[in-house]
Amino acid sequence: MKMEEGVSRRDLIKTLGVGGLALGLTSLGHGAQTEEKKSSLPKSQIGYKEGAFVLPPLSYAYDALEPHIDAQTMKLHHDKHHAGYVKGANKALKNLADIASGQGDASLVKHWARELAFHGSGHAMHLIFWNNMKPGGSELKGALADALVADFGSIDGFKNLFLGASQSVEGSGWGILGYEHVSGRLVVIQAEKHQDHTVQGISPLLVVDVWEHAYYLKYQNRRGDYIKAFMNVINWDDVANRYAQASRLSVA
Ligand code: MN3
Repeated sequence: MKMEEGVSRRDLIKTLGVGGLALGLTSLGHGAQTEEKKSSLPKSQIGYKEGAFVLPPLSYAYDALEPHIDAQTMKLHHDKHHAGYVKGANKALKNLADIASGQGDASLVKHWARELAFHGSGHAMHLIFWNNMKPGGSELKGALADALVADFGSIDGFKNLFLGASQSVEGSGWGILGYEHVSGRLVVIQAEKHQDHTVQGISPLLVVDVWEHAYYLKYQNRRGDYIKAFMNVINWDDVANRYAQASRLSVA
């Protein structure tokens, strides 16, 4: 992948070039910005500071997505679940660094690489997820809308595909609208857990968390109702920004 981003992202990719984790990095809206632009990003996009992953606060209140996503779910999801991935990713990073420097147990490299893929991908996906939502949502328009029509036939065609893919994730995982860098096309895929069955080289643009912790308090087993509610709070401006950024990167 062509890398014209800042040093922090290059280092991150170098450190984290493990399995499915690579999928989240081109769209975090983090390292590709100039210092000037970076300061205008919402705080919740800054997930790494001074050598460690950090959990940024949400850029809206826990209850701001009501009635579609309830406050208790948002608080638990962000403060407990997402925090757990940050902690796990940092632990894995440290153990891999210890192994690299000859201090750690080299026989555990596979274990820690898997831990990093799981927790690091969890962290990256949640950063995107929080920013993909906005109280009241926003209008889908412009180049992203045109690309959705070109690649899926119609906006409704995309929505049906995204809903179907997200609803049918086996067990826990994510529905993902992504930019596929080889073809330059938008694609809809699923991820199980945070990292399994993803396609390498894809930048996620719009992701919906379909782990039960994301909806069970309010929607119980009605995952489809939750995804339909999620559709009402999509921040399409954020998705369009990720699309514009991703479409400038090529894997060639
Ligand atoms: Mn989650």
